[in-house]
Amino acid sequence: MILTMNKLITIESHFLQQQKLYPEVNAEVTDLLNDVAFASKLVRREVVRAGLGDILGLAGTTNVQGEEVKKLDLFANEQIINAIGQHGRFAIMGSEENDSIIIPPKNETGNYALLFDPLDGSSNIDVNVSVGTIFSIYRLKGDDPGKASLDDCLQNGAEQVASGYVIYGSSVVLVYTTGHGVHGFTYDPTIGEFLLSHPNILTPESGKYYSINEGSWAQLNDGTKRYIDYLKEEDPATGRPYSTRYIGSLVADFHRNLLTGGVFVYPATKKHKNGKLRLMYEANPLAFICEQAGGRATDGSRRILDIKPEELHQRTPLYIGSVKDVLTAEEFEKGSR
Ligand code: P6P
Repeated sequence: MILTMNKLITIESHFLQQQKLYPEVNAEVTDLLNDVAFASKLVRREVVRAGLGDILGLAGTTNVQGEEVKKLDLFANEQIINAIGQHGRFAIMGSEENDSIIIPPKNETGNYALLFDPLDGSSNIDVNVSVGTIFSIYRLKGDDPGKASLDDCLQNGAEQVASGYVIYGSSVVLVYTTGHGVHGFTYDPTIGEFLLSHPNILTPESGKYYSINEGSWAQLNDGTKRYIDYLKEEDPATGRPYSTRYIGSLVADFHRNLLTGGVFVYPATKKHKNGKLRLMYEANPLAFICEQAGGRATDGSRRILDIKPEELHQRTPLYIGSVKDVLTAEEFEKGSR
């Protein structure tokens, strides 16, 4: 009898494959990626139980064991900082949940900086909508981890060594890039492993979905309004009208559009003059993924990965997804359409 086995590739073995193929993906980077994958398993464990809040205790109360229950985004933040900090591979971290940078307690070999949003879209948890962790890894500018500073966290997105996200949805999927393609892994809770499920993701050059919060219509500039009206016109030759898909959870909207094609736009509005989304731990990591998958990511004109950061929690308008759709959106924004 010939035993035919599905080719089960764990995320750890995929990281090692990348390390063997690409010198810049060194053992330290592989360790870092394993740390992030491990931390996401700790976050997943609680996120998938969130619906049990009234049994386990809601945030700010105590659960049946009398333990204080934290808001899940704060819980996720602590899990990532503790799980990764204890391995001493990162010299410095920046988190959406922390006003200033974090120097992990034990820092032996860390030559890298980690920027992350521990649980983006966490307000959706109570209604069981997918949420996500987003991460971005940079090499320190200098060679002395002991001298790591905020400056190491404020590098252009084009300098990222690796980036990715974990979407906690109907299944839990980790998607990452080290600059050599985009690869997705689905978590199998029966064995506690992320298994390769989406090798070499390429995003369609145009899609049928657009993701914009049209509830902000009154706050949008004329270019954005004209772009939305354009997408709604009947024109089968250009695949219009597009369909609106807006979950209000960046990772969920981005992941769907990455796989099916489409565009996500969070523009500058009257309320968010520089956009709402964060450059360092939302736009940059997703832009790296998107470009590696053949897509495009700008702030409506400038390439996201070329924006020089000025501060850790800097915001940016974000136009990201299928290259043809983002280019069309940019033409409306600059008034050439
Ligand atoms: P709005 C969630 O709060 C978030 O940061 C992203 O996940 C999401 O894409 C965006 O904000 C939604 O913002 O203003 O449309 O509710």
